[in-house]
Amino acid sequence: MNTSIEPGAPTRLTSQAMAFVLAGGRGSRLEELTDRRAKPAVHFGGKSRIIDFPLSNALNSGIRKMAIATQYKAHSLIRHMQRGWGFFRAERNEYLDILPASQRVEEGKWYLGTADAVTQNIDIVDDYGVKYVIVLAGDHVYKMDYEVMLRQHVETGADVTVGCLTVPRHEATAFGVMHIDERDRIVDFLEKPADPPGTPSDPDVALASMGIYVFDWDFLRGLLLDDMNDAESSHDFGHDLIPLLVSRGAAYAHRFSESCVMSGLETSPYWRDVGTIDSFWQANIDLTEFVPPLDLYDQKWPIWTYAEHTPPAKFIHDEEDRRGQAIQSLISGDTIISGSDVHNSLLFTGNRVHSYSTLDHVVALPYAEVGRHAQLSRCVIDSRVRIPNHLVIGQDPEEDAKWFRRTAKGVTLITQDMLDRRAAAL
Ligand code: ADQ
Ligand code: ADP
Repeated sequence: MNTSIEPGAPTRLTSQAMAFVLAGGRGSRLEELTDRRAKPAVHFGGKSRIIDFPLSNALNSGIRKMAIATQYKAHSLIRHMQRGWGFFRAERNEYLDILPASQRVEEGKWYLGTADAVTQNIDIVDDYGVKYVIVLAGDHVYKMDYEVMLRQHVETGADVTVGCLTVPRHEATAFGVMHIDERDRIVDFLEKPADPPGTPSDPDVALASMGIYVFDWDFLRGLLLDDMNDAESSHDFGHDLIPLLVSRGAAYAHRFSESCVMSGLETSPYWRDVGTIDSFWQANIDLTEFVPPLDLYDQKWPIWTYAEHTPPAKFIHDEEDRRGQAIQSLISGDTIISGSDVHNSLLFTGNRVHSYSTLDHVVALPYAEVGRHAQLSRCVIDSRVRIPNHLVIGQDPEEDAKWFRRTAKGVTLITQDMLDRRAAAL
């Protein structure tokens, strides 16, 4: 395979491709964090939302045509897209369309499965006039140059090319799991198996689908029209179309680890599903490490987002001269830390932390406020939550679990509804 790819070169295959981003799922394992917003709209990394990662990848890869299918609790997501991703210009042949379900084909008809989300918008994809479609999940955090994947797709002549990576075998129950031959042709594909098979070289890991697929549009279009008339199908890529194409023998795997090396993007491949409170908390806290596994400061591969115009973060002494400080932490704009200590934490935009409080391994989403004398450890604070004075989290697991959602790994999720219920009961 030709490995030399010049960023932004006009010969890039991405100039003939569109990204179709699936952003309709809830992500129910994120519990109350996705009560009011879809998983792709969940905040990540201090300034961004999860969907910014696949969209930035597409943009940085050279793709200028994108469609985003939304369904579940799409308000936050659509607002974010309108505010932050409105710079595509039709006069430059650039398009970004937000495609809510039940708006087009038939009134009241939701997207049945992920494939149906594309089928219901076939005419829009037709209008884009592209040769290739990259189907992306809107809910993963990673950096990837899709040009490398497109090249492999074109060189093998595959019906579909599926992005894949190895995950611990016990985690693979949440994924499509595949076997491949020596030419990376997929010979077996199981969607979310109860007992995932390991790889031949290492039984403790499984080769999992990243839920990203490259197709020639003509081919996918025909496939979707057939699928639409198939009464047995649930109209889903992972359940129906990928297994079908694997059985026909021309589905290939694109390995994320090799992709990263070839694009020169990342030395150690980073991809996270952040699908649970634990993994969401961990991936955000990881960013506070001395050398984090995900580099958000890489100017060659910026993560675009909607960023509010905010005043700088501010750290101040309180009236008793207690120092307000944050160590080993990421603190976004418009945050004020006054007379309190913040350690190994990530505070999004607009937070307030009042005197005599201690935050340790805390992820606080935008516009949260922490009252006085609070001691918070290992928690996720939802956006706009007002933490009352003297709240203690992380010292008495039973007490925490009584009012809040405490995970098996000892992370506590705090939402305003939970605090209101607690306040009413006490
Ligand atoms: P899941 O992640 O479980 O598995 P799914 O729930 O279908 O698959 O979500 C895939 C993407 O589509 C998500 O971004 C979600 O937001 C979105 N989505 C879900 N339902 C939708 C709908 N009706 N309309 C529009 N968008 C929708 C898939 C594959 C697995 C693979 C994993 C990788 O099926 O094989 O391993 O992704 O995470
Ligand atoms: P985000 O953190 O995703 O930017 P918000 O915290 O503003 O968004 O709220 C998330 C979603 O929930 C938005 O769609 C918002 O309109 C909605 N929302 C916020 N507060 C309430 C509420 N009290 N009742 C109903 N919906 C709400």
